[in-house]
Amino acid sequence: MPSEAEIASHAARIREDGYTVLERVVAPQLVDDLKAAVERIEREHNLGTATTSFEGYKTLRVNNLLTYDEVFWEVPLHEAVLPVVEAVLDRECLLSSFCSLVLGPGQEAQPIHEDTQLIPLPRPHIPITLNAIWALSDFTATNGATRIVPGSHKLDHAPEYGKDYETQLATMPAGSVMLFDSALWHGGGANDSDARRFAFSCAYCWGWMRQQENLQLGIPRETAQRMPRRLQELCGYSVYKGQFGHIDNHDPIELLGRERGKRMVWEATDVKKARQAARA
Ligand SMILES: O=C(O)CCC(=O)C(=O)O
Repeated sequence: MPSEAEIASHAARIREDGYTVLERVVAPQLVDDLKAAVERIEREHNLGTATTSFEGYKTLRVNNLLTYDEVFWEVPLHEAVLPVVEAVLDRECLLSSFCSLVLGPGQEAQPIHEDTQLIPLPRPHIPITLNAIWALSDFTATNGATRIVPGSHKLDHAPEYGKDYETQLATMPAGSVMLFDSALWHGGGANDSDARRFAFSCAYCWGWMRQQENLQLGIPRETAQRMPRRLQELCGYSVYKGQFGHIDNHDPIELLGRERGKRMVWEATDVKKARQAARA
């Protein structure tokens, strides 16, 4: 687990440079288990590569990963990553999307983009989504290490789709995680090697935003019920500031059989006032 100082320093780097690398934070056994699980579900579900140029014709992207195997539940909750996300966003953040990024040999470089460019906010803006790229293989100059433009999250515009930009390669050993402000210009590299590059993208957003994947409808209720409470909250069974996301004044976590969720802000305000009056 990172110390408070390490968390603060990673959060500051994300704000300043747009990204940070948490080197070798994932245990080698977990890296192996995650890769094996991706390969197994690819076989069992007969999954093929993506069918659009952006997603990559030679890239295996498995969306809605949490539904396939409990081993994936460890990813959004990882103790070295989540505290840094919470330091940049807050503790009521949500999982926005989570998919595999397995670049096959011959995969061309992905166009440089930013993940929030379709959101009509004036730029630059505060970090609204953070993306964690998990390296499950060594990320090298030849197998498709993610390309980034450091500092680009501070620009007043998004990149032009399909244009070439000067980029830096996020090379890193397997078990590392690059965490970045999704407004940072980036894209997958070209895989010119003869091996697959295994990775995940695990993105988080504010609790007041719409998630990229609809996890409340996409994850069967029985699966969500078995998850640890923190993962349930991250998936959207939670309310932001006791206001956004409630169901008839109840915290949606109660739908999963949890006893008492958060109080709504209007109820909490009255409770606070009553306590203050009792003390006076
Ligand atoms: O594969 C990568 O390294 C990055 C992928 C990416 O940025 C995306 O699909 O949005």
